[in-house]
Amino acid sequence: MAALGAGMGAALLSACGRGEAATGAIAPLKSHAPFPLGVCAMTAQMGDPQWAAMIATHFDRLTPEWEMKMEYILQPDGSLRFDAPDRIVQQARNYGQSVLGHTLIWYAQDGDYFQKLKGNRPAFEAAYRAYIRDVMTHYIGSVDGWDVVNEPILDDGSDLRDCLWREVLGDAYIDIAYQAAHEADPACPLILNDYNLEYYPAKRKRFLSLVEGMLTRGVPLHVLGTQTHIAADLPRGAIRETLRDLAATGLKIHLSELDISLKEAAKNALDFKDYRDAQHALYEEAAEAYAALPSAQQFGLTIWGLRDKDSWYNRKDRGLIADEPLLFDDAGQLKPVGQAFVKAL
Ligand code: 9MR
Repeated sequence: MAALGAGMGAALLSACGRGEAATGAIAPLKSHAPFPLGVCAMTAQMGDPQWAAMIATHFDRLTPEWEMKMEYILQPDGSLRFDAPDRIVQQARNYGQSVLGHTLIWYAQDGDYFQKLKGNRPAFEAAYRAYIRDVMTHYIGSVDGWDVVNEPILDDGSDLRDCLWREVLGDAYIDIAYQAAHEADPACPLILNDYNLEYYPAKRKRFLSLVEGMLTRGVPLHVLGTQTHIAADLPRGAIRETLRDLAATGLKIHLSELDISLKEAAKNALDFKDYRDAQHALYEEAAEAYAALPSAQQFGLTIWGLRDKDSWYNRKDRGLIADEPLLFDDAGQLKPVGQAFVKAL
């Protein structure tokens, strides 16, 4: 793929009848998956012809990596801007892909507009509902589903996380968000998404008790997202066990932000060699365990970045050591872990 010119994809090469061996082209990753295969995307990447061609060839679905979050959409005066996420939606449409909305309510993001309303609960709640309604309404028909609340549970599983939403609205902030989302777009699958569910059984238990409570209360919740940002030293079996526990709810499951860090496992040491086999085995486990779920519960699997250089682990603020957490290398070649992953799907 590295040798492809601007705008040319692997699919185009095979359409020209040139063999895989001659061109280095590979079968689209999505052709291996009987469920939607997704990847995250940012507008800053859209001008990179290799990125665009590979995204179009290999994936069914895009998740905006950050431009559909409050940090981008919500302005300090309460107005909303949609230009960047609209460009991602348009690109997806051009390539016949769908889009996942990520994310409406996140403890990590609130913004001046909501901070100023903190002392006035009725006004705060009205603005909270209006934000969800207006963003959802803008994307009716353009998204396959929404991460409505992201990362609500503390890592030790003791409680919900504290955040502005909970401070003002209490624990009900979660139910309110799902109700508002469902009112805005009754046909849209609504997702609850969290991370470290495979690392901390207590967190998983608390997550599942939240889910059970929501379902008992009749809250519209349709899909559980398990991000699966893991390091290569995660004990074997944890991904499989997590997917099994989540699937026991009967809801659909989204394996939502998969990447497997070598740098985190090596504790930032330069030498990754002790972890490569483990990373390989974990990529296989993730693919096999997801593929083993009942097909009616397979909402999709999303990889958190295309090439290693696209990963959030390799952003400037994450240190100088280059990580290799993804399926494709910096040149755009499918790595051995990528081959193992697709084979196991
Ligand atoms: O990868 C994302 C990074 O580019 C953004 O700067 C950051 C804040 O918006 O979010 C990162 O994605 C996170 C995702 O939204 C939620 N789960 C953890 C992901 C990695 O931090």
